Amino acid sequence: MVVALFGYGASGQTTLFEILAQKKISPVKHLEARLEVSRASVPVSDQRLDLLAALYPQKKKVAAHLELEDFPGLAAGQISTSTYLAELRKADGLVQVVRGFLNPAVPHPRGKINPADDINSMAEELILSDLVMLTARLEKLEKDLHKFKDPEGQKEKELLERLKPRLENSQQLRETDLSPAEKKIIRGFCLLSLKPILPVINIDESDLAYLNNLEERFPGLNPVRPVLGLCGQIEKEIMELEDEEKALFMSSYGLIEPVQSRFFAKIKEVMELLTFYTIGQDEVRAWLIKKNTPAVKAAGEIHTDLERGFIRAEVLPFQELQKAGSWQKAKESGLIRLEGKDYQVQDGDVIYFRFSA
Ligand SMILES: Nc1nc2c(ncn2[C@@H]2O[C@H](COP(=O)(O)OP(=O)(O)OP(=O)(O)O)[C@@H](O)[C@H]2O)c(=O)[nH]1
Ligand SMILES: [Mg+2]
Repeated sequence: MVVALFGYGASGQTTLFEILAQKKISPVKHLEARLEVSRASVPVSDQRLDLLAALYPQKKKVAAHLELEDFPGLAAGQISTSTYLAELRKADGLVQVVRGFLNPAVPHPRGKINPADDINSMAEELILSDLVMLTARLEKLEKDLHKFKDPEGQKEKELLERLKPRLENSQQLRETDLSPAEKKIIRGFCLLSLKPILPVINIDESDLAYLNNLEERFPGLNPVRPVLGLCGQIEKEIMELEDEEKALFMSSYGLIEPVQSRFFAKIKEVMELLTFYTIGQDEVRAWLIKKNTPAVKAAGEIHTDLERGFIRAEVLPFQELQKAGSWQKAKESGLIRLEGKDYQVQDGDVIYFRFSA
């Protein structure tokens, strides 16, 4: 699962990337990183996995991972022509880092600090880049359909003709009802306004009181759209502290949770992901998958053999396993359910897949 951190320049993308990846980029590398997309495979912090691993101390704990990408900051109006556009299109989810801190020493490419405006104008840019792509595709389709009959092409054309006016009316395709078949037709275009997006507003230390209450500090934010607050400066300082100092430092700022856990919870929600767990011979492991995934496909995430030879899934919600104390005890109490191929995996399910090789 690839998540791209992008946004207008000097908003704190690299700062957030370093915090999530727990990786310091040296000032020299930082300059180079402005020209390239940095990548890191980041373990998803997960309290349930920690508790599960504690039940099986002899097994290795393996977290689910997200592939994070740190994109160089964009100038306003640049996205459609950006050299990074093709790369951005490949991401499964977008995180727009938005400038909320003042710091006059760091100029803002859009001239003023206005998160709501930055979010809306980036949305417009995503819409425009999709419109450019759809228009070009429609022109080509029309030409081809003149030359020869193609029922598939005809279907595609009708769909694109329906979507184009939406984009022209500044509607993000994410907010358009599309059937699974329609989604399949346009999947190859990797449309940006269709991708799940989470704006992260990087605020000043002096605005920490508004961390979970951003609308109050920045009027104009759409209250129904997801958004996450971050104080990059403070979080970076926390990252540089020794573990024992962290809690004290955080409480001195009234911070309860580190940004990582808030970020992962929110990105899961926005990307419609869920976590399931497996207890293997040697390891206790977390897996991130899309919501509404049938058990047989979840098995396939682990290994294609498990998907091919799928027989049944033994399922126990995490809470029940925790109550029972172990898988074995839960089994003895008859708590474990047997589910078939089409069972929709739920967030927190602990699963043992029965399969034939
Ligand atoms: N005051 C303040 N400064 C910050 C904060 N976050 C980042 N900065 C500063 O802003 C500058 C840009 O931060 P980066 O994380 O490199 O921003 P970026 O979005 O990756 O920037 P580019 O990739 O160069 O466009 C740095 O000098 C940071 O020290 C913050 O929360 N508060
Ligand atoms: Mg950067």
